[in-house]
Amino acid sequence: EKAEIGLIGLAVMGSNLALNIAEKGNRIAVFNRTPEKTDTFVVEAGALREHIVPTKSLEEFVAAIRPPRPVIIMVKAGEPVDELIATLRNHLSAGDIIIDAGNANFRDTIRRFEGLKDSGLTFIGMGVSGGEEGARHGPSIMVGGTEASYKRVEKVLTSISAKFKGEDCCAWLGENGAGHFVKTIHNGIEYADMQMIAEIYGILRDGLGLSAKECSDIFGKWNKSRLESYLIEISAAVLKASDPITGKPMVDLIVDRAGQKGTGKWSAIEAQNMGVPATAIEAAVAARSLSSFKIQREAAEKILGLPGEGAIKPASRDAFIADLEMALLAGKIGAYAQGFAVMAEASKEFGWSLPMPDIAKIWRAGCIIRSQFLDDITSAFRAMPDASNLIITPAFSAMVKETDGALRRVVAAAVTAGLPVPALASALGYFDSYRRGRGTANLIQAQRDFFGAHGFDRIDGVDKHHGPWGSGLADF
Ligand code: NBP
Repeated sequence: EKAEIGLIGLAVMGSNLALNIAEKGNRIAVFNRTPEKTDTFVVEAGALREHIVPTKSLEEFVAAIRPPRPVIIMVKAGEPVDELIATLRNHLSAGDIIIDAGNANFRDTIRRFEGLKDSGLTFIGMGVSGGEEGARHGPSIMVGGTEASYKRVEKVLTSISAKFKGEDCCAWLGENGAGHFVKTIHNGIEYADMQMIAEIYGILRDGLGLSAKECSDIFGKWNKSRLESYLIEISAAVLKASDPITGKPMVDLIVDRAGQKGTGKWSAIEAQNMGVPATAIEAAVAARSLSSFKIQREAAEKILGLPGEGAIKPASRDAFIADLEMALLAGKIGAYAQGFAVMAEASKEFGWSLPMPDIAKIWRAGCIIRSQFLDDITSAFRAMPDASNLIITPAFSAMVKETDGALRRVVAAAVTAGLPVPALASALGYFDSYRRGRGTANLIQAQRDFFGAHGFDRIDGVDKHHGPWGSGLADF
């Protein structure tokens, strides 16, 4: 019996995805460049072995799959993907589908999609979120490619995806790079979400002097309310854990230097390319970069000292902690509004028709940013699919009005205490700028006209587009 699908690359992500596919009763052929890994994989598969066809050559692999053959590749992103595609071109036949499930840059995906067009092969760029655990038990799956090629794999993909109240967290989002683009923005939002949680943790730890255990209790409580989400849940769990060697809280022993693989940065770059503000995502990427300057930060602390008042002494600690919860919710709204605005613009620019309610829908389970909150976003976009921004939808404008006071108080308290809150503050700045009908760019336009004769529009419609600046600064 032929396999329904094939998979190449049996490292962490590929092997877990293959086991998930097999577990749902889909027959799958597997191949790995280093054959020993295939042997180990088959042993680890246990009872699922009956659905797996292990192969040791690409000829054998290709022959084992039912045409038109869908082949998932889950190898190291970048050069290895191009090498593998070049090799597969010699083995696959017209109609076969190569599915890149790694973390590709969507621009590479578009290039690969176009590059395969005249070969008769089709290409799918598939964003898979949820890490190792998601791959094994149900990831969120974001598919880009032709709709016809998606139809060929839809059954297998929906069988393995996460489910939210019975609905599949898997969808076809558009042509070529749509899936990998949406995955990139997912990761950008993830960066902002994580950074804002870390900023709130900083206020609790350094502003209120709470222990890791006390912070854990607060996050644990929030996870039962409107902030319910995977990231709050794991933050509570992480803050509770003790180091088995010293018995101290584990987080207190971890160096404050965050790694990054690039998808957050890609989100910020693409947002900037399109002229869409994604300040919370940008702040989160910058905060990770700043965190890596550990030696410089320690040296600067000696030279400049810590700023502000240090501690926060609120009149009511309970009321302030309630404010922190609402501030985090407000900040989150800002970050998601920005991420969705970036996708809306990209949809126009790349001709994708990205379905906003469906994107929020497939992020509700399986992925790292999964949360109750995303269900609210799904409803908001379903009610108003053409909303220019999430924060003007009826549900979210009400939420902004309800929570932005808390965000303002928390940012003010943190700034006074000298505690850095770049992502939360940027979300607040975004709300304050976005909701203000008359801003201050009139002065910028005047400056531009002064030094560069760039001209400006007048509010009264008078057809005169340059200022009476004269020849210089003689009057001063
Ligand atoms: P790695 O990124 O560590 O890649 C290892 C795999 O690539 C091995 O199977 C290796 O074969 C194969 N490979 C390489 Br390297 N070069 C190859 C080539 N030229 N031809 C064929 N195979 C080649 O694996 P991973 O950590 O499982 O990640 C896979 C993908 O998933 C990456 O794109 C990664 O960014 C992404 N990822 C996603 C998430 C998520 O949450 N979605 C999490 C982690 C990773 P070998 O055994 O012969 O060396």
